[in-house]
Parts: sequence; C-alpha cells; structure tokens
Amino acid sequence: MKRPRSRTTKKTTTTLSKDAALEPFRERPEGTFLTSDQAIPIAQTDDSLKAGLRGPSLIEDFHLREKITRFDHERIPERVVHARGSAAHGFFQVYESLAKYTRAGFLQDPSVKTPVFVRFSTVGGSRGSADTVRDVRGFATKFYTAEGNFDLVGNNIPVFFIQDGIKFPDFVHAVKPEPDHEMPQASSAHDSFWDFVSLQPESMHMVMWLMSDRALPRSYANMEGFGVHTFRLVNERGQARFCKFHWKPVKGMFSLVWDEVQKIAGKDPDFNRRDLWESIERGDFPEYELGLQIIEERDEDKFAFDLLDPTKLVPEELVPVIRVGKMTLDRNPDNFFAETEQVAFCVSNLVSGIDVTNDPLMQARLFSYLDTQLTRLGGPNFATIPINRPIPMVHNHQQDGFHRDVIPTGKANYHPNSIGNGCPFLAGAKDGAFRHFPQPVEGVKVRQRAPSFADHFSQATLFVESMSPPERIHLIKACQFELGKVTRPEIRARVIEQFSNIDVAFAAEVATGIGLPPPKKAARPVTAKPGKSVDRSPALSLEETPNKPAPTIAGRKVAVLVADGVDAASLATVKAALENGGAMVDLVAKTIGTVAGSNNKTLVVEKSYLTSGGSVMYDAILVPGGAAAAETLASHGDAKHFVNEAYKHCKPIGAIGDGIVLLRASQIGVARDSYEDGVERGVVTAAPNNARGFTKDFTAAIGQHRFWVREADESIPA
Ligand code: HDE
Repeated sequence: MKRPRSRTTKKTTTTLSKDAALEPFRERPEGTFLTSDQAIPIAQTDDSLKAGLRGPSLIEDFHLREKITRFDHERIPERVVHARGSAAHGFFQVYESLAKYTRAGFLQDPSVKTPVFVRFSTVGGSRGSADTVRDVRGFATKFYTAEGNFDLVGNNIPVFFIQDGIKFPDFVHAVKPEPDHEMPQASSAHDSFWDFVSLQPESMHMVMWLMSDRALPRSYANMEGFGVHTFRLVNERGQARFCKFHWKPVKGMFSLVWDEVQKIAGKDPDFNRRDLWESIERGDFPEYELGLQIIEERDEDKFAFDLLDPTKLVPEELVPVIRVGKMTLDRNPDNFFAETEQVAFCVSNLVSGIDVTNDPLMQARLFSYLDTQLTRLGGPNFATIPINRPIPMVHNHQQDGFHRDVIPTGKANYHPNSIGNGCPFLAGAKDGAFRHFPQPVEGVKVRQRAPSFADHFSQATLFVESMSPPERIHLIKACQFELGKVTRPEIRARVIEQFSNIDVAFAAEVATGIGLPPPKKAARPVTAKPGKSVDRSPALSLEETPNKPAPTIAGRKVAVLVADGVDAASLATVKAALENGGAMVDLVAKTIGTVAGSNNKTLVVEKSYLTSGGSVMYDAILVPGGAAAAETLASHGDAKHFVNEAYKHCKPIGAIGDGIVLLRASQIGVARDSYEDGVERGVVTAAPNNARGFTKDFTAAIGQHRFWVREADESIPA
C-alpha cells in the first residue's frame, strides 16, 4: 500500500487538485470491489453468516462483526461549541505584496493561490440544530501555505462576550441549554444566558450584536468575518504593527427577519448550509476580501479602549480597513465527516510574520484548541488527518499515540543526533522558520483585570447609536423577544438596568415591550478611557455601511406563482432576465406537474405550495399576468398567504398585468390600476406589454433585498 503523504511535496502553493496522485489519501470507489478493512474482497454483504437458512448467526462472521463494529463507532464527540457547521474549499490571493507589513510567505506574491478550507458554524446548537437560529456565526479559515498552516479562527461579529478566556466555560454553560432539562436548543432566549450577561456587563457590547440583524445572515456569502483579537504583523526587518483581520463579503451584507428565520428553521433547517453547497455547485462562488486595520505600535495607547480588550472593536472611521486580497470558495467537500467534521482549527497555528498579542482571551485560546482536538479527534495525531495536513512535509521527532497513520522510517527519533546525519535540521529565517516577536515582558503575578478594560458600555452605545432606524427597531424587538422568554422577573429587571447604561431611550423601549417600567436615567453612568473614539460608526450598520458593493440578484431565489392561463410570454421575458442575472426562479402552483400557459404553451411546475416551503424560502415573489391564472390564484388561500407573508417580511413583490388581482385579494392593499407601471414600498407592477420595464424595476427591488418601511403596517397577517 502506498504510504500517505502530504498534498504536494513541492514548496509551491497551488489550488488543491482532485488529482489522485496529489491526494493519495482520497478513497475512490469507482471501478473497485467491495472489500473488508483488511482489503479482503467481499462477495455478499446483505445476509449474515448463519447456521442454516433460518438458523442463528455465527460469531465467526468477521464481515458482520466488522461492519457492525464500525457502525457502532461512527460518531465522535461533537464540538463543545460550534458543533453545527458546513465548509468549503477555495483559495486566497493577495492583491499586492504585503512585505511592508509582514514576512508571511503567502502574503507576498499576487500570483500565488493559497488553498484554504473554511468552516462556517453556529455556536450554541448541537450538530443537528437549525442553521437560521439567532446566534453568532463562526468563520474559521485554514490557509494551507507553503510555510505551513495558518488558521484564522474568527466569527461574524468583531467582538466577544468576555475579556478573559477563564470566563469561557461560565459563558458557554450559561448560553447552552439549561442543565436539568437540556432546553432550549440553539437559543439564547432563556434565564441562564440573561442571568449571566446581566451580572457580567463586559458582555453587553456583544449582546447588542447578537440581538441585531447580524445574527440572522441571509447567506454565509452575505456576512462579514473578523479575527476579533488584535494580532501582530511582523515584517522581514522585525518591525511589528498591530492588526485586526476582516473578511468583507463581495456580495454585500444581508440578513433575514426574525419571524422568517423561525419558520425556516422548521421548513429547511439546512438553509444556510444548502445555500453554500448549491451556490458552489452552480459556480456562484462565495467571495470575501481580506481587510486589514493596521495600527502602529506607537499608537497603542491612543484609543479610548484597550487594543488588547476583545470586547472592543477599532472603528473603521478611526483606522480604515485596507482590502489586501480575495478568498474564493469554489469547491464543496467530498465527504462531510472526513473534511468538515474532522477539520481541526487551532488559534496557535501561525506562520512567521503573523503573531499574537497579550489579549487574555486570545492567550487562553492559544491553549484551548490544541487541547480540545485531543478528545474530539481521539489523540495527538489529528494533524495527520488528511484535511489537517499542511502542504509541506512534516519532519520531527513526535511519535506514537493513538492512530499513528504515518510510518516513520528513520532511526534517530531525537535531537540532536548523529546517526540520522543530524536530520531533520533546524530551519533558518530564509526557510520560513517561525520567529516569535521579541516582545518585552515583565510584571508581578496578578489575577486581576487591567483598569483600561473597565468601560463595558461605550462601544455598546456606539453600536446602538450607529444602527439605521429599522435596524434599531429589530434590535429592540429582539431584546423584547429574548427577555420575554426569561421567567425570572429579577433577571429581566437587571438586564434593563444594564441596558440603561448603554442607552436610556433604547432601554425604555425594550422595557415597555415587556411590561417593565422604563428607566429614566442610566443606572451607572459610564466613564470612558480618554482617547480616540467616534460617536457614530456607519460601518457597523448593515444598511449604512460605506463602500457597499453594487446590488446583485445573483443567488437570490424568486417564486413565481402560476396557474392555468398564465401569460407565458411576459413570464418568459422576466424569467430569462432574472436567470441571466444569476437568480434562481421556481414556478410554484397548487400541484407539481404542468400548467397551461397562454399561446398553448405548457409550463413545467416543479414546486407546489406544499413542497416549496412557502414564501420564507424565497427572496422575492412574482405574480405574472393572465386573467384566468390571476383569478384562480386569488381563490387560493395558500397563494394569498404567500404574498401576505412576503409583504410582512418586507420582500420585493412583483405583479405583471392581471397579476395584481392576487395582490388585491390579499391584504397588502395595492390600490393601483392593474395596467399602471410603478414601484411602491417594494411592490412592483407593470402593464402586460411592459415586461422589460418591469424587469428593470423588479431586479432593482431584489437587489435592495428588503423594504423596511412596510414594518410600520401592523395590519398584515403572516
Ligand atoms: Fe472558540 N472554540 N473558544 N472562539 N471557536 C472552539 O474548538 C474556545 C472564541 C471559534 O469550525 C472549540 O475545535 C475558548 C472566540 C470558532 O471547527 C473549543 C475560548 C472566537 C470555532 C473552543 C473561545 C471563537 C471555535 C470547539 C475562550 C472568535 C469553530 C471545537 C478563550 C474569535 C471552529 C474546537 C471550527 C471552536 C474554545 C473563544 C471562534 C472548545 C476556550 C473569541 C469559529 O476549543
């Protein structure tokens, strides 16, 4: 049997290839026999070996025993946090050399494509929980560089709940299902979470992010990523600068709404996972630009917060994000378990030129990830699992342990040695040897928090103040929902007290919605550390963030409600235009099959009201023309529910010609004449002969994503 080796022995980086020669560890069943684990060919696998046709099974049946034993042991412990995830392969390319900032090899040459594997995850839920819960999303990237693996294990939120890693077990215990009854699954809306955060005010900033639309991403391709901690970049001359890592989604940031995500969680718990998989399969690759905020070491103390405090972000208005490269996710995994489940990210996987800081959360993480893999992946050899192998060959004197799947051949298993000719040699700087940044360290041992970490509210205030009006309303409603689920009145009251330190008006609005007296002033006025800060940061708002990419409909899903008599000609024009723009169009009718279009055209219908999942599975709804079709749809409660619900969720709705009959039959109150062209609150209508004009307006509306102005109308059912 061929000895497993790394992806390539060459010291160049190439996109991972599916070529068997490059990846000998990939099992390829095509054209092979079924065998046992010992490669014994197997002739029959459907009946156990028995003493007689109706007799007992025999213990000598090694095939039965091997098959069942392997099955019994298929599960490994799921991740304590971030258990639910999905991942993709891709590559990263830097736009131009970053030699000025870092000596990291993969950030020098724009022609080098560094393979990456990215795993997105939710944090609180178990492996089988739904994708669209309110939660932080993990955004972990493994760069397989020519100098070894670099893991950027980040989230879609730039700050964290706690300042010191020693609080992590407390925080995770509090947010996870409660210990007596293991409820609720994948939700922070319960007593223990709010009890903890009300007593741990450093969490307030991150709580605001968690309650915001950021926690409900439309797609993994529509969310930002953050390294969270302050890192150090070090160049060849040993000069260091502080650095914050960002991932900026090329398609822009978009979120779902709360009522919608709860329904999706039931109708399609795999919503984000499916979207990632399908977009890659159809060649609509998720892309993210890598952004850096660079801070000179001499400026370390100039801010109104401590750079080492992971509950603080560096406002982009103070330190701009420089976009330095792009990551493209272009290949789905071949096997979920072998790749997505077994991938082991470690914060301590660093390459020379990227270094750590004294952030006490980061320091604990530098220990935790290596440690966690020992249990999760069954011992210390997890780095030789194919998905975790670096590109360069590994040479060292580590040995033995469970699941050793490399066969060492040398005789010298120690350093220094002479009988192995001194090999492996020690690497020098030009070989990419890791050189730690020589940070001076001195101090007395203390178990204390630095006073510069004391302000827990200023940036929570900054976040709330930076929301657009609709985002602020969503934030308030989310807090009302979560606190409404808290059963202990004293916890609710304590949270409102904490909220009053963030923003009294905001706290009052939350309080009113849950029957508590609105606070009149802050419980404890905040004293910020002197230094540079901002009062508003548009970059924190999904809506007001600057440098938004041009709107696109690529990846958006449109439901077209059809019945017999639908105007096939105008529908064809609009459908073709939407599909050309990269949108996906489903014809939805009462039953799967066909409908008779005008001009004797037969249209194939692949989704029914029942199987489509309803409006929540779509970004926009289209009702084509055709008087008979519109009359039929107007008599279907399911069709009316489709448009009411889409309206409630602020989605674009289009009607061509008589399609407006369905809108009038629903409760969205379109008063316009059927042949009038126009766009109002995201409802786009057009005359039947104006399919092209309609397409332009409808496309623009889909690009806008949602029309929040409708939220004020509380009369619409959903
Ligand atoms: Fe993690 N975290 N974490 N974390 N984390 C894990 O590692 C931990 C923290 C993050 O897709 C675990 O392999 C401690 C911050 C992501 O496989 C575990 C502390 C951030 C993932 C662990 C933190 C993260 C993890 C569980 C406080 C954002 C999923 C399984 C000191 C910057 C990676 C595993 C993947 C996973 C520990 C805090 C992000 C238990 C002790 C801050 C994206 O080791």
